[in-house]
Amino acid sequence: MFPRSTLVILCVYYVGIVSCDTTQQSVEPDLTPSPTAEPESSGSGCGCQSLKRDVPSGVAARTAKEPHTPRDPRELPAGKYSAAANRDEGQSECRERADISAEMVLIPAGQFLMGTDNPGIPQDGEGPQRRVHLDAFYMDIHEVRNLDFQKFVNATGYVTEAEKFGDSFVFEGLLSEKIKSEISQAVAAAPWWLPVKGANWKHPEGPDSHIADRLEHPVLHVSWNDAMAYCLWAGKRLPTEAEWEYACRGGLQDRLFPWGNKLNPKGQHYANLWQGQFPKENTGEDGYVKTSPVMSFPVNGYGLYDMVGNAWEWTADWWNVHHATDELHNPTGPATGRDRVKKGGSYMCHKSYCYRYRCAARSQNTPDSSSSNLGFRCISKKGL
Ligand SMILES: *[C@@H]1O[C@H](CO)[C@@H](O)[C@H](O)[C@H]1NC(C)=O
Ligand SMILES: [Ca+2]
Ligand SMILES: [Ca+2]
Repeated sequence: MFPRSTLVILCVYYVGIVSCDTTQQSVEPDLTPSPTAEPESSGSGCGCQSLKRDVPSGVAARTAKEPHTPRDPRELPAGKYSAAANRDEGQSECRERADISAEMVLIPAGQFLMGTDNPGIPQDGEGPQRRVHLDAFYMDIHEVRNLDFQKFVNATGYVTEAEKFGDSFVFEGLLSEKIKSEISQAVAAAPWWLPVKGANWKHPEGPDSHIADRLEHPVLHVSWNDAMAYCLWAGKRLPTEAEWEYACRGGLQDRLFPWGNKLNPKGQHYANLWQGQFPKENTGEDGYVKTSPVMSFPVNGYGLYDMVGNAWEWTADWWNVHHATDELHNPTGPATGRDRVKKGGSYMCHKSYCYRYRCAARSQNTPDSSSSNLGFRCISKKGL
């Protein structure tokens, strides 16, 4: 893992440099898929953590397992809006250009209780609860959108891993009959995940779908490596798991969700999740059976949207389920690992099988994995 990660960092650094050019360049870090193990049972849950790239002999070889109105963040008390969050004085116009869509909010320095002593899914390593201190940072108020990612790709010619592999995992419930009829493989631990040829960020359900009418939705089918490349280009970085969870909690102590302990306060939906019987029936009671435009649900106490639900979000940390109770300052997770941590759950999460739309909940994927419910957002220290 380590040498490959190093390669990725070098390559994305290169992306950052070429993004200053006015000409379009194709930047394709030479990433080869890592051979991985046999399908493994994912324990409880949606099986989303079991998606991974496998021996690259084509698609078959891999295994795995509008009713709301957006609010202007600048009107929110907690939304200490900072357009200057990433602006480095005297820096190239490259940085300026990346700023165009940078709506970030200050997450103040502080301490919080990370994890939980009442884990919803104990085998995910949600506990034990431990005290964590963090420096202040700025965070994107919403998940990176298709529009944002398109801007990045237009500027750099970046090619995602799903595009290079030629496929990505798509939830069966979203696929057309034509696409489904062309697929013979499924994920053993989670048969509703199908590897779809030609599925990538531009074509979320395969070749017969397009993002044209979804530019405000979170970008999907981006691997951890792709997310790293984007954040670096934007002059930002991925949040650590601690930073992400602290931000998710929005200043509340020891609560399940970014807004409190009740899933639907006053009968309202606070996140884009799944209502109905998974995986067969999604009633879309919250207004959406797939992703929603970012900022379609209420903000949390820090002015952040969709921290739980809509798209899962990559974090910078390696995955590990064992945590000490020691008090920590700006923890960055394990030094090495196989998978990266993702947080927040998605529009596919329901309590019956994927109770992971809680701030303490967590899951994992290999850094080259991508799927139709996984995206990211970035943070920055700049402007402080
Ligand atoms: C990216 O380039 C395409 C093709 O020129 C253009 O239609 C699109 O608006 C651009 N997207 C952004 C976000 O600039
Ligand atoms: Ca929904
Ligand atoms: Ca999310």
